[in-house]
Amino acid sequence: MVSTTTLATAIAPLQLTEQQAMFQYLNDAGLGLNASFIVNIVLAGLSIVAFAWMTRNLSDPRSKLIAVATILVPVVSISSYTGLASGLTLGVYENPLHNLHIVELASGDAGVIIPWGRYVTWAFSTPFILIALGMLAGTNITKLTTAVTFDVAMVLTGLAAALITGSAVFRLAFYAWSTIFFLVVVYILLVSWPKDAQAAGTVGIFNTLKLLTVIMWFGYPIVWIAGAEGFGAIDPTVTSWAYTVLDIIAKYIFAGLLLNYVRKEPEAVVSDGDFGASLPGVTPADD
Ligand code: RET
Repeated sequence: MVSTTTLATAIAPLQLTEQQAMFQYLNDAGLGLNASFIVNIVLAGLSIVAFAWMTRNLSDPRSKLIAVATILVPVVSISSYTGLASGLTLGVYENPLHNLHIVELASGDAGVIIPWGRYVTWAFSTPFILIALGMLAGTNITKLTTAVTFDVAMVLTGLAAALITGSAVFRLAFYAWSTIFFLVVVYILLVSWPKDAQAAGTVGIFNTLKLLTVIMWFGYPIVWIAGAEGFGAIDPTVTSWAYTVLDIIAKYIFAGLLLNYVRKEPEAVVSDGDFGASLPGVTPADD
């Protein structure tokens, strides 16, 4: 007679973990959800190569820092979207706001697919976007820190909103906090930094990038509330493609426009040789 323990051990390898089952689901879903991640990986890779090429002749430390911050946007994206495509950074969760788009994975786990790794990307990519923009505007460290910290708070509270399974009210409360933090960033972009950019002589390019950024960034909370994380009006695949379209404009097109301006090293973005030196008056060696 076969004991229950032996039987359990014998069938155990057949049991998929949630992550294995998620990977299987992503592959089986064909040109759906996973394709929206892979498009981002490919575009981020191409952007890194193109941007490195565009900025290869920069010599000024200040314009180099703007370039580094901008290139880090696709660097963060390629890493984070690889995490999503591998099945590592997404899971199935209950959403107290709706019970639509439920999938059952081969592991037996069921719920709505939440790609929480997306928030990991945002937590790093959006600060780099703001650092590049703030430096282009020639703002000061206080305003730059304010923008970046409110931006990170926006992403982390957005993540909390996406992962709360127990309470619709708390899910929406975190959405509200995130939106308030977002509006602080929008205020800095629309009201504060244009004045700095005017003084710095970068107001033309700054205003173009500011509008592109504010318009695209408003798309994210709209997709969230309509999408699988919010009320489920659109399913996870459409939600993910919507984020991908926003990403293409807010990251790759944004970064291309900015670097195309910076690579010519106009007077408005260059600084003295000792810019950012850790000892005053010392000009660090070029690299
Ligand atoms: C969330 C949901 C909660 C409310 C708000 C949001 C805003 C997200 C934004 C994301 C921007 C992302 C970008 C990524 C580039 O890699 C978190 C969706 C306000 C503005 C530009």
